[in-house]
Amino acid sequence: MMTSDEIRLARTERTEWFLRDRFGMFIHWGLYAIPARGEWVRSVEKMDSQTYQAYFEAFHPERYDPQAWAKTAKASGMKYAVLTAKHHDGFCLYDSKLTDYKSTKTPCGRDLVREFLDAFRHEGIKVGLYYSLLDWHHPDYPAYGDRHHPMRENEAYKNRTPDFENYLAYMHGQVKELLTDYGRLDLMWFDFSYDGMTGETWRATELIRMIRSLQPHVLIDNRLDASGEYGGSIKSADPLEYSGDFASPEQIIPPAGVVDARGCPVPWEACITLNNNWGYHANDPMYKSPKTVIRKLIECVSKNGNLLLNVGPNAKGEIPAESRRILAEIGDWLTANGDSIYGCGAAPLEKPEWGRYTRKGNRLYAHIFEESVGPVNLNGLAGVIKSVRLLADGSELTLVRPWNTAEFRADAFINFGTPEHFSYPLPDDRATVVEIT
Ligand code: H79
Repeated sequence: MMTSDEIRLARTERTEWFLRDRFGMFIHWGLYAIPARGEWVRSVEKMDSQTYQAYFEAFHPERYDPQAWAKTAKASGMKYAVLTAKHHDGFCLYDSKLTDYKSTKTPCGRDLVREFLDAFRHEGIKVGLYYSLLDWHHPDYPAYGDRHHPMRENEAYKNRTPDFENYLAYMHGQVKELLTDYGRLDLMWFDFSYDGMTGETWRATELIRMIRSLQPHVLIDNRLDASGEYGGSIKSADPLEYSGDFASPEQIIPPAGVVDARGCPVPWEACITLNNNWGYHANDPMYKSPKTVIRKLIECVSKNGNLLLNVGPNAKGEIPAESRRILAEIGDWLTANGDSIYGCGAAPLEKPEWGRYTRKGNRLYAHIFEESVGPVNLNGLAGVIKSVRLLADGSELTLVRPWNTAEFRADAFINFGTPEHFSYPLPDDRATVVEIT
């Protein structure tokens, strides 16, 4: 038995790299790339097994090139990546000995997880695997009456008596395979608990102890007892062994970061889609702009959080071109401004009206989003600033004291213009970063 102090200390040690790296790639890929209507297609359309089996028999992603994915991730400034080894549909992207429902038994014939791990490790990107606790394929996973299961209203399933212990043995066995046969993993991402299927329902303590005995360093999310909110027992004053190393808010950025019942910061990672789907969707044009994603990454870091940004490769195995275009621009911004993201966290200052602050040691980064009329006001920083420079090119910026601001004696003002003309377009309209020491 570990005490809650030991649990918290181990979490602090394990999450050190994670809090530094800040930006990762989530990859949702599986059979559902073929229907191309998102990863929930089997549940949403209540497809039976035979209907979905057609995708298993057709799965042949000829252009799967994990080295290309890894290069994309690297050029985007992403430091870690998490691939769906098994999503809710139960299809395994790896050569599990415990099932034939796997990529190696499709026309594809490849162990997609192993190739992913090799390619991303080669680029120096940390690797994680997503594993769904739900399983819509396994006969011993309860179907009838489960509000998310594809067969939830199917009469033939009504009288079945699934042996849930058998499913748990399968699930634990598969996790063990991943942690035994695939080298060092940096992160395991379980998804998700709901409607009382939570915590010890999954034999969570036993699962965690098995994982930690194999790979003590591996990070584990909080969804063995939480879903997509930013809660769960990770926020209690006395976390459990299975409470997780980080909270995993889904499709939302917590307004004030995440703290536990004692008021101590809890590591967290917002997972966010690029359009409105995780799995590939051929008809979802609602992509976020690079500018939006850049600002949301800044927002996460300004609240001590990470961003896990999703891509959904298509049935050929390619990351969609629009996703690649957005990622390239994020990478461009990070090449110039990464010092204000990696290794950074919240600054002990109120959120300024023009944008956000991040901080690393005694360096403060002002991320300016809003065009200003006149110089930009650094509230309360007069007299404590040694130097103010544009992060992107290292050029010095001037501090001014406008003639008409006598009442703001505590404030410093950055001038992007000339001594005569204080109003000027910002150098970078996505986010202009100023390094203040
Ligand atoms: O793997 C991704 C999602 O498939 C999974 N978690 C992320 C990381 C997930 N997202 N939402 N949920 C699980 C909870 C279920 C949400 C639902 Fe729905 C709302 C199921 C039915 C209504 C969203 C909308 C999915 C189908 C329609």
